[in-house]
Amino acid sequence: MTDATTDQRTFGEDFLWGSATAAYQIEGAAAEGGRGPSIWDTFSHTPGRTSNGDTGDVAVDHYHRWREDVALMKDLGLDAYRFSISWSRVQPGGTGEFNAEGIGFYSDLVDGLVAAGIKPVVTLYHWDLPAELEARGGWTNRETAVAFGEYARRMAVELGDRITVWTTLNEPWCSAYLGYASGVHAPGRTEPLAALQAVHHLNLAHGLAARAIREVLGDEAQLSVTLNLHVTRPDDPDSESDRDAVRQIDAVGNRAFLGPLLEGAYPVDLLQDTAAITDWSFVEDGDLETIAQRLDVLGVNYYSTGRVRRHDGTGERAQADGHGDSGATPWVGADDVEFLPQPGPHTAMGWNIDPAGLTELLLGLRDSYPDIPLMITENGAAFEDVVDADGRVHDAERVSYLHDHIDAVGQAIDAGADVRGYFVWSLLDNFEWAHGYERRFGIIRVDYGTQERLWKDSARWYQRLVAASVLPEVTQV
Ligand code: IFM
Repeated sequence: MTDATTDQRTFGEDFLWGSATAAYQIEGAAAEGGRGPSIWDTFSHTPGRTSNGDTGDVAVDHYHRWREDVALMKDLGLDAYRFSISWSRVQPGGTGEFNAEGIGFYSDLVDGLVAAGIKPVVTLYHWDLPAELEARGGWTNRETAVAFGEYARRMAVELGDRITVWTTLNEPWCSAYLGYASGVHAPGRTEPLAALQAVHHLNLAHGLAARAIREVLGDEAQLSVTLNLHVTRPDDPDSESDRDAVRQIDAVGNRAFLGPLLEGAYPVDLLQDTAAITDWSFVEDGDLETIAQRLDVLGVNYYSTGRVRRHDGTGERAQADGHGDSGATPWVGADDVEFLPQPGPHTAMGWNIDPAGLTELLLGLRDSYPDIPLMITENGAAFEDVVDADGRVHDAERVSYLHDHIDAVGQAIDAGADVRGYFVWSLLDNFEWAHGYERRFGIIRVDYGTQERLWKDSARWYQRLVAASVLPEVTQV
């Protein structure tokens, strides 16, 4: 909608404005409070896995500074805050004993948020699997999904109705394919079969967790899962073979999750594309029914788009998919698909800036799943921020990125997409996985030497947006 007096885009009164973070990226205190090691501790401490050997040992010290961070959120005027629970902080081994001190940390954080008038949106799994579970096969082992269901049950008991939305998994695509196929993320394995097993066991884990949370909290509990869905376009729209390359990426990247979660089945073409790797016999009777639990909202993370073509089998295959160059592809079953470099502008991640892709994605979801409300659970950008002589970060590129993407969400809403909220990634600069601290996504800058928090212009701009639910001009900072 448009404000008649200012001609600016407006969002409904109930639209949730938030920001997002994840445990390993911000908490630090890796060996404090009874926390056990996760696969990201192991991975980041393995030489050569992260830029500069960076780890999340200290991160932005949110474990000790959470009160200050909640105060920042309150100043920003946020309606909601999306954070994740470190499984190994609350249950160090992933099975067995729970850790009261770890649970207490999240319980206090949730109380602090509620007291500040901020709705807690929790993610139960943002990639930091307890290391003991990886030693038993990690996500290739069905028992990991069972353990996740029990961990979710306990969190529902402990945090109960204080949580506004329960998100089971964040971006299972990354956990499965970056963790087990290309190996650029923890646990760093490069086994296509393992990646497909992980896909299924993550889907199963979602279903078991959703069921357990509903058993504890009843139908009132709002359940969600967050997917990073890929908007991929054919290099030559007139080429049937390039269009088929898009279909393959859609199958392995998107419908491997959307299918079982929302339609109760794996896509037939995915099974065909991956037939040389597996017959999917790890999908057991009853699994699909378990996975397809009713969802109250689907979380959508969006950053950029991709362009593909069929590789003709000669020469090197381009793989500019923006997901790290380990030599191994995350695109299991799509070995003859090439990802081509995208035209700019690009963010510091090398990702192209394409807000129209977000509108396209949301409208596609509206068409395929008209009954499921959507929430943008992550969107944002890393840029080479500098602190200017006036002591401020004038991050005009980030303001412009956010403006154009939020406008793209508005366009989708105008066209009938049921989008209920938007969470900027990220509240704070933080540990950007394999890139370590070299990439800054925060609207609030963190000085990693002093842990001082500094509002960037984008934070001021976002504060203005949240206050009135009206999209400010990029110059209004
Ligand atoms: O930092 C990550 C986040 O953990 C998951 N989604 C993408 C972000 C930017 O890479």
